[in-house]
Amino acid sequence: MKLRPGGRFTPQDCEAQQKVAIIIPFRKRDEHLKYWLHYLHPILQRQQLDYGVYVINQDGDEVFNRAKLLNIGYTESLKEYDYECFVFSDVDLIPMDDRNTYKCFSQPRHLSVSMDKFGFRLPYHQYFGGVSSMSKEQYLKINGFPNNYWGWGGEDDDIYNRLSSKGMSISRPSGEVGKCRMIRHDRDKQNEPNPQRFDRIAHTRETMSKDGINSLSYRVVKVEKLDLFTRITVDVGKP
Ligand SMILES: [Mn+2]
Repeated sequence: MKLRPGGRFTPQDCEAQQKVAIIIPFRKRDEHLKYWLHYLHPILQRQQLDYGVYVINQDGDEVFNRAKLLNIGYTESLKEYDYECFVFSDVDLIPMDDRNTYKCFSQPRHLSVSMDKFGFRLPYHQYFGGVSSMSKEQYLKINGFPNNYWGWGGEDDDIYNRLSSKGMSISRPSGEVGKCRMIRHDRDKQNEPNPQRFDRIAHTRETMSKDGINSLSYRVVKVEKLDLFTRITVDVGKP
């Protein structure tokens, strides 16, 4: 397996169907990342993807902002390569079946459809959290993701509202193929449930054209090309 610096891989004996950037929002979860890299690189290589792994590390101790980190991952990965598909993955989710391909489909894809944490079922039909993928075109159609969900929860439902308001639906693998494990952990510090989330989700349709990739602002602190991934440390500001 020939991994290039920064966690880049291109199959040697075929031409990959898609160029895929894997984006992981991150802060102080090195133990989980170690497992994720150990399991995912072999799977992604068996799937013959032309891919790169980008860990978007939120600098400082302010409240965590998952969706903004995902927007940053989209923007920064495109500065390196002509990616056409983006897989957004939490650091603690490991797929159990190679057939759950980490690529893009004709509709936005939800990949983590049967998590052990939820008894291998969807917690609710509109659930879009965990691991998802979108083509560049799908992502731009919804103006990317919201930047103003600080703390735990809601941003995945906002993303669902965005795509459904643009006439898209969720594509999913079967429950069998979509099985995955979540590495057990306690709630992170500085990632308390966001009390504003219900109010925000109720207004996605009015806010999405102004809040998204077109309003994204942040500062890159450091870019590191490590053996197994590219780590981009960023200042996302505060609520
Ligand atoms: Mn988790």
